[in-house]
Amino acid sequence: MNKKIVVIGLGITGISCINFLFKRNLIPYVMDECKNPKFLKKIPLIVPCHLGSLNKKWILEADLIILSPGISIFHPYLVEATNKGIEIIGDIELFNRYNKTPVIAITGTNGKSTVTDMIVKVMEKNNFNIGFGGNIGYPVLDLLSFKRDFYILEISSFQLETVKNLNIYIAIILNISEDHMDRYPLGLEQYRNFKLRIFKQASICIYNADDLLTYPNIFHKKKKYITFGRYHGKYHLLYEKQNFFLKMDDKIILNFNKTKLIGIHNYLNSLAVLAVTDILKIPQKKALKEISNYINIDNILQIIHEENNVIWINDSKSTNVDSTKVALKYFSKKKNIWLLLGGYDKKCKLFPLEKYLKKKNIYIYCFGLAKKQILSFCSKAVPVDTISQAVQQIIKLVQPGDVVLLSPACSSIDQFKNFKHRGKEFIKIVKNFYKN
Ligand code: UMA
Repeated sequence: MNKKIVVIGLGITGISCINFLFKRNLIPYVMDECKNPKFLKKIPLIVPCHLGSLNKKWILEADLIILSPGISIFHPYLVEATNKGIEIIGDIELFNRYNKTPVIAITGTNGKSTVTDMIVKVMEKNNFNIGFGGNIGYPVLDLLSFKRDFYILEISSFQLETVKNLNIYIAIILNISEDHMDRYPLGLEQYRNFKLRIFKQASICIYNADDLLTYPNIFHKKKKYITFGRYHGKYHLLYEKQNFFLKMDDKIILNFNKTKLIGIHNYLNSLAVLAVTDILKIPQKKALKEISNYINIDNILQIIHEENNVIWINDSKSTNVDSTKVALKYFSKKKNIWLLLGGYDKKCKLFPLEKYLKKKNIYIYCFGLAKKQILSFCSKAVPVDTISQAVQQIIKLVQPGDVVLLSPACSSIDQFKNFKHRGKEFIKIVKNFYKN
């Protein structure tokens, strides 16, 4: 085959694409806008490599372009390529073309990593041979090397941009709210339309009955639809006598107050998980046991330090307004909340946080590119240059009963490599201050 294949982006996705093609004796042309991408050394010398910009000539001469999720399909060169009839796909589409194993796929603005992780844990405990990956941090093509019964994939809107046909057994959309508006100039509806692609070829679609944006645009007779939600849906919550319960149809099957799950958002996540495990016929008793014992993945409401009755929380994975609202609601009973807010706002509106930040017991320290936007609606926020400066000031002011919360509502890329790096640095800073 003499097809000219171009791989754009040399992050973990790009490298997995190159390896996948290499195994099939295909040598792609590769490029990255960074002059010295992190994984450069992993690229075999024989591969033609263009660095520092996108190579328009290579792009417009390609037969097939494999695009990494970090690069928008609306880049002018790629729009030109599409208009020329050049096929542009991503690793998920390529995976789909080779995959024969049933897929359970999860998307949504918030909670998708948690739900992916919960499903993985319940299935593994119940002896399913599974592989998991996608936006959660493991490129999907790498999964194909092992024989599995199921793949559990977290899929982002970026990844869905380049999906054409995706054969999915069970697809879930957890929720949709404003995020990545820098990537979607036409707004929320454009973002939503990419998310909805997950349902296109799914046999079973699970959506949030209380979030209209997650509803499929078209309901097909041949597909099965299952709902969950805070108030409505086959699986929903009931709040009674200061306890949250899990109700399936009209039956109460779990008291959340007797579980390790923290926060209503996690109760909701567990409803979607149970919808899946019921389809897989995992006995509910066994599934509920795993769900009840579930502990958050790192960087989500993660307790990193407790001293003098002050708790320090790393919620670095909170990169949009809704996830920060969840964190503020969760700690609303605390004496004072010291909130570290900011980063790169992705052209999203942060002012929906205003009414939460107004409360007297919330002290805000803002940083990063979003500092100006935050100060425009929250004059009490204290501007700082770095998270370290904020911690240095807060540590002198906290009182027993307080919580210090890094829940930035923004992406990290203006000051850090990614949200994990931001979380790690925060932990390091806090530990160092307490040591000294
Ligand atoms: N690059 C360019 N031009 C650009 C953007 C990036 O040349 O405009 C280059 C960079 O210089 C870098 C490479 O592309 O060398 C990075 O590629 P990438 O940004 O696609 O990142 P990967 O390392 O391949 O990781 C991607 C996902 N990243 C993004 O979607 C931004 C990872 O999701 C995912 O875990 C991984 O594939 C495996 O599937 C991260 C993410 O931030 C966690 N996702 C967003 C989110 O959750 O909000 C959607």
